[in-house]
Amino acid sequence: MKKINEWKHIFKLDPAKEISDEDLDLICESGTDAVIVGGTDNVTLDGVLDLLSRIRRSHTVPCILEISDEEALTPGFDFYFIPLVLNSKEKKYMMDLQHKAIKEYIDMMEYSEIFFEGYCILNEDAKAFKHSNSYLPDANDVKAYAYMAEHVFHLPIFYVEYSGTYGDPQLVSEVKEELDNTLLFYGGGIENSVQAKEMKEHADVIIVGNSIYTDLKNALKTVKAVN
Ligand code: 1GP
Repeated sequence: MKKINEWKHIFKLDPAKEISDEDLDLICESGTDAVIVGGTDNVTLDGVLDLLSRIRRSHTVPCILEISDEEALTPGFDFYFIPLVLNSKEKKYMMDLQHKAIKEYIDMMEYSEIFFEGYCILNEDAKAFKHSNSYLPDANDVKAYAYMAEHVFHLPIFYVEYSGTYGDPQLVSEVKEELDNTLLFYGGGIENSVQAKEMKEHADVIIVGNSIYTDLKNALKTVKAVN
């Protein structure tokens, strides 16, 4: 299995959305480095388990659970990603939810499987932006969060999240300049090869989510575009 710092591309599957076995096979066999199971609304344990079992049935692609709701936590994934929303106005989304979960599951936690992600959510219309009561930072704010992710919190991942809309490649490029050890993840609005290539110029890993459900053919092409 490739190490996480060698990854370039991830598909993010939403357990609240329907996907056929055929389409799921195409995603898992696309050559992507990993699939994340994660979403904001209506994430249930049943939905998570359904996707996990269907992925595991015939595929070896690394499988990650991005934890948004403790209720939907289950063993069986290769990795667990835990978001800390750096631009939330509430400490709850940066610290308290994670603290509560760690307190409860500390004896079961396998540290090598767990990655904390410093999220910076930059699309005001994204569900995650509203849900986490975030504010819209300017470019200097974002760069300062990136600096903090690496030098203050030593997080393995800084995630520039534009979920639902295509972001600003210039900003992603400036953010990358702040980071040496922390990996830069970019997600949001990638629908085709051109966009995938453009963001991958700067980000270490691009994440493709929604276009799986709206235009799978072009979503699949984003894998080759960055490899
Ligand atoms: C969402 O960053 C991911 O968390 C991907 O965004 O759904 O807009 O592709 P999209």
